[in-house]
Amino acid sequence: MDSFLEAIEHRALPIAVIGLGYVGLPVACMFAKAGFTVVGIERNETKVETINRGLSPIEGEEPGLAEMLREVVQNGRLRATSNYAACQEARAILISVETPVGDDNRPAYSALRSVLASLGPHLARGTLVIVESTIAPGTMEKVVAPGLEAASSLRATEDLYLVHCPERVMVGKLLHNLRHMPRAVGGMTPKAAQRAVALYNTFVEADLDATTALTAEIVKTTENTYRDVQIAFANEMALVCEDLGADVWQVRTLVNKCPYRDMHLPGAGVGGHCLPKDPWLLLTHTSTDLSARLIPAARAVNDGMPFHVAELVVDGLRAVGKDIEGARVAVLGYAFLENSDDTRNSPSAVLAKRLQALGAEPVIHDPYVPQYRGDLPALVQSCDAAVLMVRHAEYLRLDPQDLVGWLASPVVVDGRHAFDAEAAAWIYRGVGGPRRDLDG
Ligand code: SAJ
Repeated sequence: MDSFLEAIEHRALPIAVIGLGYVGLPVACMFAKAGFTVVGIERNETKVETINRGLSPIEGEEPGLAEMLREVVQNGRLRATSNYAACQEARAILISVETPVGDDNRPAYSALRSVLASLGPHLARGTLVIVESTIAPGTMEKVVAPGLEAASSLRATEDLYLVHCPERVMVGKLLHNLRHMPRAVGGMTPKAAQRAVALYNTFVEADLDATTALTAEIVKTTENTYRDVQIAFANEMALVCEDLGADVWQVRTLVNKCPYRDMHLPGAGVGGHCLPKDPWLLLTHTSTDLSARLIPAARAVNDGMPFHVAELVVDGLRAVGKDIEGARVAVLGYAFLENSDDTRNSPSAVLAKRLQALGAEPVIHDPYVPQYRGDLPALVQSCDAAVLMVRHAEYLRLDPQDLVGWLASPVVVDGRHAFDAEAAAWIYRGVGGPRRDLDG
């Protein structure tokens, strides 16, 4: 067995994890828990200080993370710093920094490029470097390898072992997924993939599939693009059913009784830090003559849903003789996902802007987002309509009769199929239907 694999076997391989966010921090903890000595590199000094006190900076419920972090900091296996010189000793380095797309739908790799430039001078020959961040297919070859070569004067595939191993973590089950989700381990050389597999085998209990870096880049962006297209199909079916005067929710229930069908949930839009950007990452380096049509069209359908919700508000107000101009509209939910405080790419933000463009005043409420917390009845009291944008548990417990009682006019638009259209005497407009008016 080569000395690298032997060092892994004996947990004698020093590890560095760059970027201690909701991916990097749990990864650093898992390797430390497995017995390795790990240094976490983090630019946010406050986070560094918090972690070195054995406290987790990650908000929200993450089973097991706080305890594991405290244990590995106290036993000295994990420490954090903002100083890249700490990477000097590392022989395996994992990179988990943000890789967003800009308004032009092109990758915004400033964080990644900055990491490569800072890491290069401290890289030793023979080091395994694993990029876990979601990246556009071709990024390992076009950005990571040249970036490290320029900053280290080492040769990417002769002197280093470069790998892309995309994460499959989900907020709320970070540690669970790290241990139990299968991983594509994409090496720029077979030996690189082999070394990464041996390293992950020290805590992963699922398949570790060695493949090429390009394949791994495509796998991750594809699995989220697949979901985005599936959701877009459900959303387009919602629009079709509204147009035909049917209820997409009944259609969906009956369609999904058919084997091998899994129609997703129509809704008020697709937010978050994965689905809105990964389809664009997937297409970043494709040649212009490819002209992919389905994937961009699916993005357009999903991005169009908050605008459709605004149209339903206009229609609902019209049914009570009110104009959208000057109307106050309660927006229930600002996070991108139920029972979460994460507002990245929030569809509600798009809806609020659209309502303002139409001359209305959006009044936003969200029990999980600090600036939008507040007394719901008081907030809704002065509004001409209410829009349900997120299935937060608090909203699902609402009695529609109460909601109608608080509103200045009984207009409710349901963006997430949270209410039964027959549950109150109201003007009800649901995404995907059904519609209900005061005369039944
Ligand atoms: N959404 C719909 N209809 C659906 C499902 C979701 O409109 O049928 C909307 C949600 O309201 C939300 C957005 O799409 O605004 C994204 O929801 P999501 O459930 O996909 O949650 P994410 O963005 O956290 O996706 C993550 C991804 N995980 C990783 O990238 C590691 C995704 O691959 C997972 O499938 C997803 O979690 C999950 O299943 O929880």
